[in-house]
This record gives sequence, structure tokens and C-alpha cells, in this order.
Amino acid sequence: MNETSSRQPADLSRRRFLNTTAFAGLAGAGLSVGLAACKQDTGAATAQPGAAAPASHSDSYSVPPGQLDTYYMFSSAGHAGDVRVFGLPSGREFKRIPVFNTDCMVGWGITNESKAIIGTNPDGSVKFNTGDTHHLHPSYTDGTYDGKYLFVNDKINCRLARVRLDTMECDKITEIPNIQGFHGTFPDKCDPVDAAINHTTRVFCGAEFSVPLPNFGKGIDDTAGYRSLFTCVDSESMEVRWQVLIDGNCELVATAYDGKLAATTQYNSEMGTTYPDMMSAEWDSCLFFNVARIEQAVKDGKFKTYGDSKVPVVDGSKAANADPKTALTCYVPIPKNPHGVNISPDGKYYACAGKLSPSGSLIAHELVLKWFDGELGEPRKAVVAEPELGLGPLHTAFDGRGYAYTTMFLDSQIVKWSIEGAIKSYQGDKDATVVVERLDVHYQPGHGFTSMGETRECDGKFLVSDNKFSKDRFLPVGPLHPETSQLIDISGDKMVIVHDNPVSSEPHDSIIIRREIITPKQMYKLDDFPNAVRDAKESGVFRDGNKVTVKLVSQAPAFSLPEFRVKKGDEVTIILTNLDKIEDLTHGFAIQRHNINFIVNPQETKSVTFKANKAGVFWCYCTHFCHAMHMEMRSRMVVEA
Ligand code: K7E
Ligand code: CUA
Ligand code: CA
Repeated sequence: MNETSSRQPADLSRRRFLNTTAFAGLAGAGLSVGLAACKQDTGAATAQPGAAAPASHSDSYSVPPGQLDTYYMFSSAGHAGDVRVFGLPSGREFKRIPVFNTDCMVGWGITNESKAIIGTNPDGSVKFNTGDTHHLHPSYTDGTYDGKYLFVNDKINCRLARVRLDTMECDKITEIPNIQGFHGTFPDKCDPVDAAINHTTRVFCGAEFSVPLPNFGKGIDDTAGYRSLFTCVDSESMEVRWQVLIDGNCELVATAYDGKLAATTQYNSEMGTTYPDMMSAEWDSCLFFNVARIEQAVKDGKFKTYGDSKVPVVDGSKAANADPKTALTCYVPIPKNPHGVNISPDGKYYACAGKLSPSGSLIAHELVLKWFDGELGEPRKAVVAEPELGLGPLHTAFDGRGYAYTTMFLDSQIVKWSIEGAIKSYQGDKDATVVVERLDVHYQPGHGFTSMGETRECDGKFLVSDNKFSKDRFLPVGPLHPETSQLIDISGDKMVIVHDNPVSSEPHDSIIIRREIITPKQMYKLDDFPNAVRDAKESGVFRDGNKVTVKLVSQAPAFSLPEFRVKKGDEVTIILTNLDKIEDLTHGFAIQRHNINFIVNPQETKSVTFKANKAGVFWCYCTHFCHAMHMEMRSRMVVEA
């Protein structure tokens, strides 16, 4: 991908033409002075005297009105429970995709369709309406994103969700048994055995909190018996395939490009339950899972199940895996409570960030495989570098040119370091340059991540530092501050901060993906919905005892039923199909005093079910601005006593 094609999509020629003509017209109207200034802003940053970016940096960061961004950035939203979609380099937010939260704009958690995905209690209410999304990663083909799915964790209620990237909507949520504190997650990139399966078929999930197994009231005080599990979920069916019982607990997850290994940082090898206990040991691990061997063990019936769960659990504890030739897991010792683990885009190294140790540790993929072949000896020999980086290293990103960028939470810095330099220095070369640059960020970064940086197509253009604190960076908005998302140009010799964006709390991790990879649909098909109301003539009120189904359609600016009648005490299901076939023509449907609101996109069908408990007249109206007559777009629910 060259500079021009990645920044100037094919469909921009028409836009450029329109811009030119617009400029010409306006200049004629005596606005040339303003336009000249405006043009300079949008031109190459390098052309402006005093501009921050040196000549080697990207041509322009600004995305003027009418122009499109070159990257999508998807961010987890932390305990807001959703997923956010931004454009880069502008930093503009496009959309919030509700996942584990309730969203009254789209009706997520309100419509029957969304409730079926989220999961319900026997009485039909939503089972969980909280979630904490930390890590999200798209599906892969050939070691890069294929634009199909995005997987995201929920740390609170132990769920994995899948978002379709064509509609940018959540389509499946799976609750994982036997665990608590589901934190790290990463899809695989390839099958460990069948190289022809060169795409994602599994999603790995690490559990951070240890619990009694099974957890139904026994063994509460036997804290030494609490355990954590590493889980594999099928990326298509979203069923849990297997779990591995481990020592300590999982933190972040990474996967190999050849599919052979999954990795998790492990802290709390002490297996303590109190704060001082969890920090007492000098060493924890980066733990590697031999995916093929684990699946063979499951096939061979070498597993247990716990409680009501049918999920096979194999034993990945250190004691049970002492012989490398049969081991399912390999514990590579890493100093003190490591946090992030990230694989380099060439697939060679896993970089662990020390958190309580000021170091990063590089583990060679080949050497871990060698350990599993019984040819390495001590697992610690898989470590090929351990540079001292600074205080509070959390996560590492790559540029594809041999440099790693680690976030320093305590130092509030991004530290750029040389992979080759770190390896040489570890081998005793005193002249090797390891750290090449430190950039102050504002303030306390969590994840730093680069454009396409977690793929083979890592392009080394941008790094975003998602910082946990913003203090003086933005207009104050009360006690809760936004976070700071800083866009950093890493394409030149020096890192350059391009801009700060405030982001509403509390994204943790994000990925930056080239826009060409994703092909969003602009319209549903009626056939996508088995309950679609295909014609206004199918509208009406259909009674079955005290269950009433109201079918109607929307076509701007009207609903097909100006009025519908039900009886007090009825259980009412409203099925609404938006028959408008025009891109961007979405309608809403809200019912006064019934806590109902949802949208229907063009050609989409949604339904809601509720009890009509109050007699009277209740206006239903379109909540989504759709037409000049939007305010008049109404219906009336009459509830007869
Ligand atoms: Cu470092 Cu949950 Cu990715 Cu937050 S974790 S920062
Ligand atoms: Cu339909 Cu507003
Ligand atoms: Ca904060």
C-alpha cells in the first residue's frame, strides 16, 4: 500500500472535482482571503513555517469537510459497555455500538431481537445490563484483518461478544462458565495443525480472578484452592470449546501468526487473594498454550468438567506439565506482575510489559516451540531481551521497522526502543542502543497501539496513546474528566503528537484498521428478518387470547397504522418494519409512558413486547429525525379499560 493509495481512496476524484469547483465559485464571491488561509490548513503540514511536523512526516493530518478518514479506529469503552468507532487521523467519533450496555437510541436491551442476543431471565427481562469492555480484536485472514468480525470482552459478567463489521452491530454474546474477571482476549490467526485454515476460528479468553471450582458455595475459605482458567471460544458458533486450568491468573492475551501458540501474561503466581499476597513474588510468567496438544488432550478425553458446565477443562498447571514433550503449557518466567503481551508483526517476538518491574521482556516464538520439543531446557531461555524501559510499562505496539513502543503508566511516556538493540544489549553488547526516544503523553497512558500494528500489514504511520487522565487538557466538565486519546505520527525519526482528543470514559484498548478492509452495508434486506411486515397491507392488530401482535410499517413520514387498539392487561408485541429503501432513512418508535424506544433502519424489522397496564390514549412517535414531517410521524395506542 503506497502513500497515495492509502490516503486518497478511488472515489475521491469526484470529491476533488467538487471541491475545486466550490472553491472557484466562492473565490469569485470575494472570499479568496479566507479560502487561502483555509487551504493552507488543509495542505501539507511540512509546507507551513513553524509547523510541528518535520519534513519526513505524513503529508497532512487534517480531514477537511467532505473528505474521509483513512483509518477506522475501534475502541472498547470500558465500563460504559459499548464499542466506539472513530476515524483517523481526524479523531472524529462516528458511532457507538451498544454491546453489553443498554442503549435507548437504537433500542439495544429494549427490542426482542437485542434481548435475545444479550440473554434474558425466565421472565423475559435482560439478564445483565452492565459490562466492562477492555479488549477488542477483529478476525484475521492471512495474518491481517479480514473485515468480518470484531470480538470484545466483558470483564464484569464474563462474556465474549461478537460485532459484525458489515453492519457494525453486535450479533452474538456468549457467557463463559467457571471463570471471573474475563480480561484479555485475542482471536487466533491460523489453525495450529491445518495451515489451509489461515483465518480465525478460535477466540482465546483469559480470566483474571481465581474462584473455587466449581463455585457454588463450597471451598469459600480455601483460598489456596481458587483457580483461573484460560478459555477457547469458537469464532463462528461462539460456543465455548475448551478451558485450561492454570497456576496464577491471566492478564492480557496474544496469539501467534502460525496458530501454534496462544499466550497470556500471568500475574499472581503466588495465587494470593489479598493485595500484598499478589505482589509478593519477584517472578510471574508469560504463559504459553500449545493449542494443538490441548485439542488432542480434549479429544482423548483427558479433561474434567465443573458444576453444570459441560465444557472440557484440561490441566495446564505447572506441576502437571513438567515434561516439555507432553506439556500443554509453558511458563516462561517474567519479572513481577507483567501486564501487556503483544506479538511483533513479523511473528517473532512476544513483548511483555513489566508493570511493577521497569522492564520489558522479549520472548522468541521459535524458542518457546523449541521448549515444547524438549530442546530448550529452562523456559527462561526463551527470553532474548529484557530492556529497562521506565516506570509502569503496560502495553507495547510496533511499527514494522524494528521498533517497539511501550506505554509507561507512571512516567506518562511512550518509550520507543529498538528490538535489535535490546537483543544485542541482552547478549552483552554495551554499545547497543536500546531506548531511542521518550515522548511525554498527557497523562498516564494505558494502551498504545499503532495503525495495522497487530497484523502483518503493520504500516508504522500512527500510534494512539489512550491516556487515563486528562486534567488540564480540556475545558472542565465537572468532577468526571474525559480521557485523552493522543494521535502520534511515528512515520519519521521522531514521534510527533498530532492532536489530543477527549474521549468519554473509559476506553482501554483500540485497534486502527485501514478503511479499505471494511465494507459496511448501507441497507438491510427484508429477508434478513423472518418477522418482516412486507407490505403496509399486512398491518393490523392480531389477537391470540390476551396476547396481541401489532404489525406496522414505517414509510416517511407515516406509520401504516394511525391508531391501534388493545385491552388493559394485554401482552402487546409490536413488530415494525421500515419499508423505506433510501440510505440513511432511519425511523424511531417510542410509546409515551411505556419505556419503549427503538430505531428501525431502512428495510429493517424490530419488535418489542410489553404489558399494556394502563387504560388510556398513548401517542407513539418517530424519535429519529427522518423528514420535514418528522414531528407529525405518529401513531396512537388506545388501551381500552
Ligand atoms: Cu491495560 Cu484491561 Cu488492556 Cu486497561 S488493560 S489499560
Ligand atoms: Cu420517521 Cu422521524
Ligand atoms: Ca480517568
